[in-house]
Amino acid sequence: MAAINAVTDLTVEGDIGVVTLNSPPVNALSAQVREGLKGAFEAAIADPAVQAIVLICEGKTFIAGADISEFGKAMTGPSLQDVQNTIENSPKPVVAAIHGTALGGGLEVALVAHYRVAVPSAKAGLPEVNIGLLPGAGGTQRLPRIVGVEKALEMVTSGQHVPAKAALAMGLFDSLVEEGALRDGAIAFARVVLAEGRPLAKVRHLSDKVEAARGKPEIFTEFRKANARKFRGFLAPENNIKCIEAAVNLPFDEGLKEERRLFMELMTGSQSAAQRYVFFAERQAAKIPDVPDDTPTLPIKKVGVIGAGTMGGGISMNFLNAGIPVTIIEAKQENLDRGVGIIRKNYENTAKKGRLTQDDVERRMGLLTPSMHLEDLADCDLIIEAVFELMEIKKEVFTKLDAIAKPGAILASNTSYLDIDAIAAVTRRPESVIGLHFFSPANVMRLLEIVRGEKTDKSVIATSMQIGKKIGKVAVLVGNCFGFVGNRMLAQRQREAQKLILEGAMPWDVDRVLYEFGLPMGPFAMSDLAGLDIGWDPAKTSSSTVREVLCEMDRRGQKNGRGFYDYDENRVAKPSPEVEKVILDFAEKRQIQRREISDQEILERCLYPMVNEGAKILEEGKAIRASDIDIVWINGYGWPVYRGGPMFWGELVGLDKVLAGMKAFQEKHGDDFKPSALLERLVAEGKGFKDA
Ligand code: 3H9
Repeated sequence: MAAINAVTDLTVEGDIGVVTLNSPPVNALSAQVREGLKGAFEAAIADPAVQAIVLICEGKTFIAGADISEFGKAMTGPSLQDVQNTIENSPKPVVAAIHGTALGGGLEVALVAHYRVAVPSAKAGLPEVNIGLLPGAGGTQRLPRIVGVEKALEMVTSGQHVPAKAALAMGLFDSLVEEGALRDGAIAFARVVLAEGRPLAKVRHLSDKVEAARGKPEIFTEFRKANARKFRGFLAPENNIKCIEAAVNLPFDEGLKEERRLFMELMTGSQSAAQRYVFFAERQAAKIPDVPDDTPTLPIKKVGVIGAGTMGGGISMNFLNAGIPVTIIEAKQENLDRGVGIIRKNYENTAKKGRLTQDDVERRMGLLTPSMHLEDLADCDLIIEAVFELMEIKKEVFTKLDAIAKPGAILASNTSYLDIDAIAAVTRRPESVIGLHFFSPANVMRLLEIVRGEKTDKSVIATSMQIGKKIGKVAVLVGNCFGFVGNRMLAQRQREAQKLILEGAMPWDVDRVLYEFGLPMGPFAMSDLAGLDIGWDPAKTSSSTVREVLCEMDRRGQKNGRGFYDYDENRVAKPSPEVEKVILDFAEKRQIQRREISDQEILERCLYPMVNEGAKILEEGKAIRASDIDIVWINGYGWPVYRGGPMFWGELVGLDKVLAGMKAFQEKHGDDFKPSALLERLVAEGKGFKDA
């Protein structure tokens, strides 16, 4: 065995040279890996004993792509294209042996091998689109030559990981070998290639699939149209599509050049920078400095959920989906039946769409135990309370739980605003109390804010982070403060939106600006969707806000076809002249001189205070890092991932500009805009949030 460098070996087994890559965690194509690969292939090609070459990886996966952490830095070592040329032009057949995930640049390396074998658990994909890029090492030119244009379009714009069986069926893999026997299987395959004198198959020479799509521009037009909503605001999907078009319309090498050009366009833009930042930020969020990875966790074998309303039902589904039994509690039989009925209906709807079998539905429902007795939670390892958002009620529930739950059980509240320490204080075990704040719809939204109380035990935090991951959430640890991270920042935006409509904008102006920024909807459309009458009490109403006036006029939102907007029978929103009049009257009564408000002002008024509040959250230590705040906003509130989250966006705009904006607004509109001390300090020191 010869070590080529610290991460690459070449061994010769009879007539086969085996190049082994071992660069944890995911064998990404760092400079060292590229250097090792090039050296190993050159050595194997030069060795007269070697007739064929196998490329295989150690560890949990084949090459998972380019090394994303190298992007944006000066390149050292051979380029990936250099490595690929060495492999593709090898006069000896090369077999890529794939396990784990062959992704991005990893699959692109496999695609220049002459053959690909894999184990049945392997997957392959070109997920660059998810980090705002496109496969920049020939992937967009080679993939459609194997799988056809339609499939290639789908793969490069979704980034999906294709399972081995499907990859074999579409010709991406040539053969599957027994699980656990990849090395021997690949060597045996290489010997068959030699014995049968099979050719040095090069994907670049395949042409029938791309020719089949030539002269059919409608394939692309229709694909763009069908996905317009999904791709809204993103630049990368369009560049990926253009590359596939180039594969169809240009000779191979010209297509490669076009791919390079479009790749660089994305690589140097802010969207990909944001999406790459989010990739690492999401992984970073799982790391808690004073709760190390080896912190003991508690086994969660049974979960209790109190409340079978929308939230309680959605929360329960997460655990049922993960195969964890749930006991769900409601006070009244009728509400319990309704809640359980909705869970079943949700599953059946998913089954109708073909995403679950009826067996799956029954298995999940079989894990659910409805009950009207809190005592039935005595054997639960984790109990989540999702009752009415009122401190007195929460305290009552936790007092009872304290008496019922077994020692060591985690007692969690799904509160979205309230003080976790005050809730914990009514129990004799505040160390077991934590906030698990799910976002509605709780079975869909990825975010889980985990709220750490003053006395919450580290094992309770570690277990909560672990269970969050198990149920498919992005868990972010936050501190205890009113509204925690997400809702506390949201309140800033909501306040400004309300002020703006009195000062001169209309709800649809504010909504349009925020929608065009990339949010799924603006604050007024969101209110209409949620219902304007949430928390509105007809007995106590006093026409003191526009929302109250609208509720008094029975404008309750989408549910009755009238809210800030008027809705037609297809729920299409139209600006409402009636609402416009309410707003104008209201402003007049308050003697507010209405004025023209620019889109830019709307954007800054709504978003700068969020960045500022984020800075306050950071300086108070309620978030561990700025990137955690961004992860909250991306996964819980639909902040466009290509803008990296409010803190990333604030830095992109320039913290000095945000600060200047806040100061100017403060002068005009008062202390709602008082800049945070941290923002002031960072700007004075020329630093960013990561230096906070
Ligand atoms: C590309 O290939 C461009 C080319 O087309 C053109 C070039 C010219 N780089 O996710 P995990 C780290 S673009 C650097 O927790 P899992 C990750 O940060 C690339 N680091 O594990 C983490 O580090 P830490 C296209 C990477 O088992 C650790 O590895 N490829 C990379 O849940 C474990 O990761 C992709 O976009 C990377 N490429 O999932 C694939 N990948 O421990 C991106 C991972 O310090 N990667 N790390 O936090 C993935 O999708 C998942 O990581 C994978 C494993 C499925 C592989």
